[in-house]
Order: sequence, then C-alpha cells, then structure tokens
Amino acid sequence: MPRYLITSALPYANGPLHIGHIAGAYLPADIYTRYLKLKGVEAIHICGTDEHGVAITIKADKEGKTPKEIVDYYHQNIKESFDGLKIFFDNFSRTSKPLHHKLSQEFFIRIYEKGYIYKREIEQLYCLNCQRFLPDRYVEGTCPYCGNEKARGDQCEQCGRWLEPKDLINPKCTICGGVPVVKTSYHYYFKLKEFEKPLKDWLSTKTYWKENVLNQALSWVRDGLQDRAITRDLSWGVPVPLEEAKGKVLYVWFDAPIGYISSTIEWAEKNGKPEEWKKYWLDTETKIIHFIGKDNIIFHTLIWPAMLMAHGDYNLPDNVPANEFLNLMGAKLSTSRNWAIWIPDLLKEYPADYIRYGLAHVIPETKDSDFSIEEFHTRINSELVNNFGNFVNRTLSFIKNYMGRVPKDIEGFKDMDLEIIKDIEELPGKVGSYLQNFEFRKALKEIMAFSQKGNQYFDYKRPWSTRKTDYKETERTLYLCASMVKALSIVIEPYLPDSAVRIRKMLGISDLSLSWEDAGNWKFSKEVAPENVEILYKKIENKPISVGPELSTNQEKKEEKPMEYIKFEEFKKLELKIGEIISVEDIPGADKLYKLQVNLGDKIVELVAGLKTTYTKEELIHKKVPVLVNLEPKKVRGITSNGMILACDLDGKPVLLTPEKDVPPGSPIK
Ligand code: B3M
Ligand code: ZN
Repeated sequence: MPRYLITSALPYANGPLHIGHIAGAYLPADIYTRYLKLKGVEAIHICGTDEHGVAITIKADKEGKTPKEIVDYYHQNIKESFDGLKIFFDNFSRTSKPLHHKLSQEFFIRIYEKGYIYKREIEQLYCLNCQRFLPDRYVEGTCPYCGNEKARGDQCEQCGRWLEPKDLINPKCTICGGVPVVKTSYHYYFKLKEFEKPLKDWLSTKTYWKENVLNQALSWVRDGLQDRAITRDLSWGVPVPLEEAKGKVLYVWFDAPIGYISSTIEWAEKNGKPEEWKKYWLDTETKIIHFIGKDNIIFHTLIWPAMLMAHGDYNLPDNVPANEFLNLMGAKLSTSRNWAIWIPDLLKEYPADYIRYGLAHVIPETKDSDFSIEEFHTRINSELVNNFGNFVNRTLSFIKNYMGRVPKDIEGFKDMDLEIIKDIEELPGKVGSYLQNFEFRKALKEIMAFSQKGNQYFDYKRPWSTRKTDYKETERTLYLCASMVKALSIVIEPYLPDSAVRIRKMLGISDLSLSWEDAGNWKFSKEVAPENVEILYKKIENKPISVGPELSTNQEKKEEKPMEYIKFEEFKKLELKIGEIISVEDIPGADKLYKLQVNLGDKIVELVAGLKTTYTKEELIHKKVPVLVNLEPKKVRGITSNGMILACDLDGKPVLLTPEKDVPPGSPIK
C-alpha cells in the first residue's frame, strides 16, 4: 500500500473562504484523506495560507493596511472556517514563516546553480501616475489568446493561460486606470522551455488523470512553453537570495507550491520527528495528490513539476484531481460582484455536517456545477433528515425502546435479509472505489441509496407489528438494521465526521476507531446497546442564506435589523420625479455640497446635494436623476433646499441613478 501526501491549494490570505473554495478543493481533499486514513493507509493532508503576491498587496492598499496586517487577519479567519467545517489538516502553515522563506530561497539557489535560472533585461509596464511597475494583478487588459478583456498581468482567468503583462492588449493600471508606459528592468527567468520534452514524457504516463486536467496540460505543452520571469519588483514576498538582486522578490507562484514542502517539514518538526517529511517528499513510494481548482491547473501540472524536475530531489505529483467551478444559482461566483456565500456566514446558521453534505453534492468534478439555496434546504430536509437521519433514529429508538440491546445469536435469515447482508458486504468496496477515483458525488449517492434501502427494509419488515407476533423475526430485522447503521457510520465518516461519531456513540459502540473494512462486516462481535438516542438531524427552515459582499478587515458585519414595514398608503405619499440638473455651483466653505438648479418639467427648483465627493460640475450638468419633490424645504448653509436627489450609497459615497431610457424631466416615478 503506498503512502499518500494530500495537499489542498494554499488559499490566498486576502479574504474569507466561500462555498466555491470549499467544494472545489478543500472538502474533496478532506474526504479523500479521511477515507485513506480509515483504510489504514499512511496519509497526511497538508496546507497553509498563501501570503505573498499582489493579491495581498492590492487588498492591503484597498483597506489602508499593511500586507502583514492583512495576512495575519485572514490567516486566522480562514483557519477558523476550516476548523468550523471540520476540514482537517495535519498541518496548516503560512508562507510568511521563516522556514518557508528559507526553503524557497534554497530552492531558487539550487536551480540557479544548476543553470535553470538566468537574468534578463526586459521591458515592463510602468504606471507613471502611481510611480510603480505593474506586475500581475496590478495590470489588466485583453488576453491575446482568447479575447477576455479582464485578463490579469500574470494569468487569464478565462482560458487559464500564463501571461506576461506585456502580452496584454490595451493594458490598464488596476489602481488608477491609467495607461502604463514601458520601462526597462531586469528579472530572473526560469528555463521552462527546456522542460517541454520531459513534461511531455511525464504527462504521457498520466493516463489515469481526469480527462480535463490531462487534456489541458497536454495542449499547453503542445502549444510550446516559454521561459518565464520568476521574480518581481515588489517589497512584499520572499527576497531573491542574490546579492545583486536587492529589492526583488520571488514571484508568488514560484514560492507558493514550495509551501507544500515547507508545511510538511513544519509538520514533522511539530511532531518531534524532524526527518519524517522525507518519507513524503523523497521516498518514491509516496503518492502526492494536489487538490486544486481548475484555474490552478497550469501551475500544478506544468510549472511546479518543471520546478521539481529542475531541483531534482523531490517527488513529482502523482495526480492533480482539479475540479471545475461552482456557480451560485446559475451565475459565476464573484467577489467583486458580491455574489458569493461566505463560510463564516454559513457557519453561523448551520452545523458543519449540513454544510458539508450540501456542498459534497455539488463538487464540480467533471463540469461546472451549481449551488442553489433552495436545493440545499431540500437536500437537508428530504435526504439528510427524512432518509438518513430517519433510518438511524428509527432503528436505534426501536432497539432501545423494545429490545434494550442489539439482539444476539441470530439465525434464520431469509429473502430480503439475504439481500441486505449482501448490500452490507459490498458497501465499503463500492463506495471506496468511487472515492479512490475522486468520484465523490457518486460515492455519496451510493451511501444515501444504502440508507434508503434500510428504510425500505424496515418498512417491509414492519417490526412494530412483528414484535407482537414473531419476535425472532423482529430480532433478525433489527440486527441487520443495526448492522446497516454501523456500516453507515463508517462510510459516512469522510463526509460527515461529526455525525459518524455521534451515531457510533448512540449505537453504543465504545470503540470509535473502526476501520473502513469493518463497514462490510455485518456481524456484531461484542454486545452492543444503544444509549442516549437523540435526534440526529433537525429540519431546517427555508430561510434565505445571506449572499453578499465579502467582509473587510475594517468592518464587522452589521447585525440585521428586523424589517420595518410601511403601508402602501404611506409610500404613495412620496412624490418622486425625474429632474434634469441644469446648473451646478459651489457653496463657499462646503467641500461636499453643491447648489443645484433642477428642472422638474413644470418648474425649476433649487436644492443642495452632497455630490461633490463623487462628481465634478461638468459630470452633473444635464444628468437626469430621481428627485423626492415633496420633502419639507430645509435650510442648508443658508440656502433653502427644495427636495432631495436619490442616489445609491457606495461605501458612504453617492452614485447617481439615471433612467435607463431617455425620459423628459418631470416624468413621475411610481
Ligand atoms: N493561492 C491561488 C488560489 O488561491 C493560489 C494557490 C496556491 S497553491 C500552491 O487560487
Ligand atoms: Zn485568455
């Protein structure tokens, strides 16, 4: 039996986790590792936060914080989400740790000395306005390959290609929107091109990979690989370990995957066995499995393996079971468009196992999948509560109430009993072979079908009535039901670890460390008596799940106020009209206010509006905007304001609303 090192993509410490992250990498990796451990395989799950790169510095700029403050905050935030979801890592590290910096620098030096890194003068994009070079996400433009207009300087999210900022058509600085100029600088390049042939040969042995992953990797190699800059002009990151390269840092995608190794080393040290990591990275008996989302395929199937080949000591990945994307109710998850469900929010509402169950069903294994709130509720209520929980509870309650313990010395199994025995015996093998193959959804369906079968068996055997007529028959039925419950508690463990423990406790199995194969053994070898049988799952109300903006480090989410309703009669009292702004003047001494003349169709009114922080006078002239006309006149800075312009509030700044078609001033708003 080989040994396994399982890794999950190191999440950037620049924001909280959302459901897409969990379904795309961490949950499948956790299920897989838990399964292997139950099988008795030597396996560890390694991860940590990715704390370098412009994903972090941009966030820090945006929030007026230092990169260190950002990564400290989100490392903790992300870790709490994983803990809350019971996603277990044998080690969860950080790439800002000294151990990681040192290892990354050694890695760099090693391949530099082997001649795989060279220095080259290059033309780079520079923003005159911001007075800085624009690496990676500091620049956006059109992808030369697929035409995506929002491609970033290092990668196009649409086609997944690795780009150089200079490849972009119509590049723009993402900070100020300005058009960058070209300036010369120098950088260190990794000779990726030299690995074209070795990568091709290596990939040709990976016939067992997921089709989408293998095909993507192969098609990129076929297109031809180019040497790439692996350093950046930034002050945040792992310093390039060369005297001559002061002020430069390693590109985040160079150091991040090395984080898999440094986190394993840290794990070994923490366990007091500092040499133990070598079994995983140096002994070729170990299989390394990288769980990632599809946007990281290129880095894990080409660049990282090429880096490892260049280095020469470490094992290459055995498999990269990348997932596709999870959508939310039909639309792509997007942080900038506030379209996401954040794990900290979900954890406030539901137990970990509910969330894990809902997400396990939509792991985007072979194609993009969709999470719908309604489907989540239905799944919990009709599958987890009505099927699985119901079978466990009715079995255990029956035994506890009428029998006291699982009956002993049972014989005389017949008809459907025999079918059930066969089902139990086959269960761990069937579920296991799906899991081994990364088919997490099929494995879960198999488990749920088994529990459904348990319910059918219970109904068919009618123990509540045979109890009075044929007690032996009742004993046979409940013996097998108990055996099914035990089997379920084992095979469900990778998916619902809390439930697994609860069920076994309720069943009265004191030895909680059953192995995977025990699920197929339908006989009880010891006396078993259910205790403290409690309802496993409760129905959940069909209430909305908050979908929304990412929490920033600065603001705690506002407590939701109960809705204050108004009557339609009250609403009707508001007189709203479209007005055209026809004159704009400053008000002496007021830096946020303008004095406006607004044409309301039948009259022109004067009003004071706080639009100066967002709009110039020129921008306001001839704008058509909604006006609340019958607001009591009020004196502001000595001027009588006759009405109020309605605008959208974006972080305290007004953004105007304009009619979507041209309408005359004075048009009523109803
Ligand atoms: N932090 C990208 C991401 O979170 C990156 C993964 C690193 S894995 C070595 O999508
Ligand atoms: Zn593209």
